[in-house]
Amino acid sequence: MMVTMRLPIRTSISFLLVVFLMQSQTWAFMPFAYPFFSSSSVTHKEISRVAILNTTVQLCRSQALSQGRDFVMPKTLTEGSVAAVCSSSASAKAFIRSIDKITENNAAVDLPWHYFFNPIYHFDDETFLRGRDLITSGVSIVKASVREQSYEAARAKLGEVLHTLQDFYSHSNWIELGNDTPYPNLIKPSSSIENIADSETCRSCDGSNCKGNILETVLRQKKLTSGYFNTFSFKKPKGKCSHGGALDLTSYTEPKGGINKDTLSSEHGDQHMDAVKVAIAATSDLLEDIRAAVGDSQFLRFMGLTQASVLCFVIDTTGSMSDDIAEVRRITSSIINSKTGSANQPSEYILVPFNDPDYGPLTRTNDPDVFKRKINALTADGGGDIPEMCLSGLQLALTGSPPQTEIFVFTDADAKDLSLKSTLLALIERTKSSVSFLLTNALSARRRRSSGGQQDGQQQFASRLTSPLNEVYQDLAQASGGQAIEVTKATLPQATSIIVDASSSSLVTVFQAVRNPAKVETFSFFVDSTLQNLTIYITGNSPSYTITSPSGVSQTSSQPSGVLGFIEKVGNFHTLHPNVSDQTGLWLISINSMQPYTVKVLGQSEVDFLFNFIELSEWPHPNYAVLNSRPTANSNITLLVSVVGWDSVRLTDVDLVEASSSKSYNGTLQEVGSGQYLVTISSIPTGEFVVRVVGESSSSKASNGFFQRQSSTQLQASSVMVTTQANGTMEPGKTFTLPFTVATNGSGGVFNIRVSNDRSFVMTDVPSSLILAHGGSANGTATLAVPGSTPSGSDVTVTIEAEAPGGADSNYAVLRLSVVAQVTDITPPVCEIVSVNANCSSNCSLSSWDLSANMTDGSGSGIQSVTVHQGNGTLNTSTVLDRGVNVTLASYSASCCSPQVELVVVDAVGNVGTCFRSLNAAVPQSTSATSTETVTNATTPATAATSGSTIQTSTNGAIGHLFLPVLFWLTVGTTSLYQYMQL
Ligand SMILES: *[C@@H]1O[C@H](CO)[C@@H](O)[C@H](O)[C@H]1NC(C)=O
Ligand SMILES: *[C@@H]1O[C@H](CO)[C@@H](O)[C@H](O)[C@H]1NC(C)=O
Ligand SMILES: [Ca+2]
Ligand SMILES: [Ca+2]
Ligand SMILES: [Ca+2]
Repeated sequence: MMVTMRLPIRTSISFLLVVFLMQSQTWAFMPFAYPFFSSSSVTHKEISRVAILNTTVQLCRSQALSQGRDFVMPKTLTEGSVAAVCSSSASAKAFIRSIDKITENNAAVDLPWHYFFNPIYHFDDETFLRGRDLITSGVSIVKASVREQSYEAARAKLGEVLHTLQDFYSHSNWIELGNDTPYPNLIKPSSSIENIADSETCRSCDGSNCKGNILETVLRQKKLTSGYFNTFSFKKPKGKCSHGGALDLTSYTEPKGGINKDTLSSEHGDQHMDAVKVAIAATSDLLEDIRAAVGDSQFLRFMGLTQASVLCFVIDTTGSMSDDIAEVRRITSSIINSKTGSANQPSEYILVPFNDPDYGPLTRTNDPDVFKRKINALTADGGGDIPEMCLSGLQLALTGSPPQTEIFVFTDADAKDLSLKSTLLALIERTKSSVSFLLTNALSARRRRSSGGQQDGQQQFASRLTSPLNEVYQDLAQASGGQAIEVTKATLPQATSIIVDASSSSLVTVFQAVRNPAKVETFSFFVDSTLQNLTIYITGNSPSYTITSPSGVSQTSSQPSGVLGFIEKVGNFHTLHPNVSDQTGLWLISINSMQPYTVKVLGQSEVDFLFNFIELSEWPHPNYAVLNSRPTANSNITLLVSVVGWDSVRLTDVDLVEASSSKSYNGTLQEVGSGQYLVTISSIPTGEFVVRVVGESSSSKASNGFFQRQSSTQLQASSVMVTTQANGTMEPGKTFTLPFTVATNGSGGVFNIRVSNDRSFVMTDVPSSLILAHGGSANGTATLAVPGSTPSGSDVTVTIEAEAPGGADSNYAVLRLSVVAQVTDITPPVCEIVSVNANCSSNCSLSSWDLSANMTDGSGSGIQSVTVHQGNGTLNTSTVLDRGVNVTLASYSASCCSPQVELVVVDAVGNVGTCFRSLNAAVPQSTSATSTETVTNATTPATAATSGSTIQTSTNGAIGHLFLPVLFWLTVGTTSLYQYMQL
């Protein structure tokens, strides 16, 4: 009784202490010496990141070697250095974004409103079978999603799976059993998990000294066990080990203590680094399995590499559009022809046609010739009345292209599907893609307007950037940081240079402003020395302006050709590519216009930033969740900012800048490691705003080390909150119910609800409104019917919107959900080597060898691909039917200079089998359930692919903090990993 009274108090005191420290620190300066956190433990995030960087660099290395290219392993593995050696420097931003997406979903597993309390997600409570099933079913979702190019959904699922996989090494006794390599069965659905401890496993220990608390019989018999964990109850099965730590009440019950290796100061903290090491290897093995299943090029795209610039066209294909389509054809051909093979070549092309009533489908390809054929196949006809389904097409483009894509919409008509506008604004805010419109209806719109007999037609028109019929386009362009360009069919070709600019790689926004209503104003922006190809866009009806360079030379809008270059004007759109040699320094643009205008300054640079609004969770452990909605008004806003190119720069300021003025709201920064910063802003704008960062070069050598960047998307906060969490995965042919909650921290009333999805799935049970009390909340659901024909691995984006009474304030939640068919084939294909003929002479280049193998997937889903992973010979396959089973006959032949081969056989659902053969007495590397033989004329051992690299986790000596202290890998410092990697 005494004891049980005392313990909860101790627990809650240390809990309060955590909260107190977190609050008093407000995430600034996490000290190296928390009394109960050690300063150099490694987090889930770092484990994932190290494995991703290493797996990716190894892939690029083997690609380079097999193509006969030189490969120099970077001294330090960072997103930037790995992207560079993968010949994809300009993809560093997308690579960071992908890793962030994976690691934020990994961290989210520990959120109290997600899976913190579910033991299966952490291999607590000896839940080995269900934990393993979570991993293998999750991996099959990842594979299916990658195959369908649903990369964002795949990244989210991968993060979740990795959390569970990594926890195994900290929470079970795998390390204590003496293992220093991963447990392969955790990622193999077809193998069993044996020898799970069936009786008592631990003896009591004193929290600070728990070494040796696992019973000798367990260790001797190699029984697998894991710690029990419960934050609310002292109960656990008799004699079982606990997880341990202050939050685990079971660790106060006999046998006391715990076995986790989450941090250096955990009960088994002396084995923390061993667990980290094996968790990194296990993460790498899982990534290799996915790589084998989806192939190298898909794997690289999944990681965000080769995703430097994506060009997306949304094209009106109705009858009146043949001129415009011809221009799209011309400009795509010209971009493709001029850029193919250059670093500025778009890495991916996306096309969405729309008509009326039809729109879509979206097609995406990384093959410029396929894209040209797609564009050439477009014809203009149909459409009926003048308005067309433009917004529906744009919705597909926003949900189907990677984040931050430059989207171009071509149309000569107004939108029929105007009700989608608010959904599109939500998607723009979430994807941060920019949407520009090339509108060729300017004259016809004016004619229609005046012939409509409206007295005030011209006057209204004068107060807009564009014609009134194009208002929705202007609003969407403005919100996204794009342009609404009004031209005639004849002048359209002069405006398409914007597409050439946008298809450049490493495009960054230096500065952007919109003044609607117009205002006389002088803007200044700083151009840093990393910026190239500075481009200034000004949109408006006859604005008058003066542009002044840092050296003081000026050019006005009335001088088309001047000291700074040639100002191209077409319709309402003005472009200047300053051709002065010294562009570094402060530029000024003074605008004197009676009419609304926009200014945008772009350049190419490898220094940029990414950000997300996040919600911090202090309990049960410091953690965060990325918001899929607008942040909450009248409260602190927290951003997680990642710097692209962080090896060379650091941030000094992050501000929110009001979109309608230049008023800025300053944030407080805390560096959290590997180029990430946590930014807290206590006072925020009431209307739209953008995010601006300012930083400096971290190397003292650089002169003029400042830089500034700005988000092009306009954002806003809201007093309405929409939250939703999907339970499980959608299946083709089934219905799926999505619960959601709408809440307000303002006044109550009737809130209008809108739910939409980008795949036209039929939705039922959706309330059209919910009634909320002041400061209250209400629940709703949406039930989606998933057609049976939906491909497994595709995704659907659901947008749930709630509008406060009066319509002035609204919020949304945007959710991307995977549609995955139940997988019944869990067995990898079998590969059997049937013969090897090698007669290699001493001069290997004069002789060759060959091998034949039989492969079958039995009664499974069937072999989908056979590829060569090591070796550069040629492979031929054919299929025969043998006793009712398909057998693939593979024959491989190679030069004797390429003495080993690994064949990778993948079935239709992504199970991977391999067979390996080396003419040398090699160490077989097969990890799959297949035949592996090593034979014959033994000479040299195969050289393992070793990397002499270290993984860099922080910059400029001032070691920051590993982010984030997520459950059971609580952390503070970065030195340990760095040192560990150097061991
Ligand atoms: C700048 O633009 C020119 C012309 O479009 C191009 O050749 C050059 O590669 C660009 N610079 C960079 C850094 O991409
Ligand atoms: C990186 O991968 C190589 C080859 O798979 C491996 O030998 C090495 O240990 C890995 N390094 C780390 C830090 O995981
Ligand atoms: Ca039309
Ligand atoms: Ca129409
Ligand atoms: Ca199979």
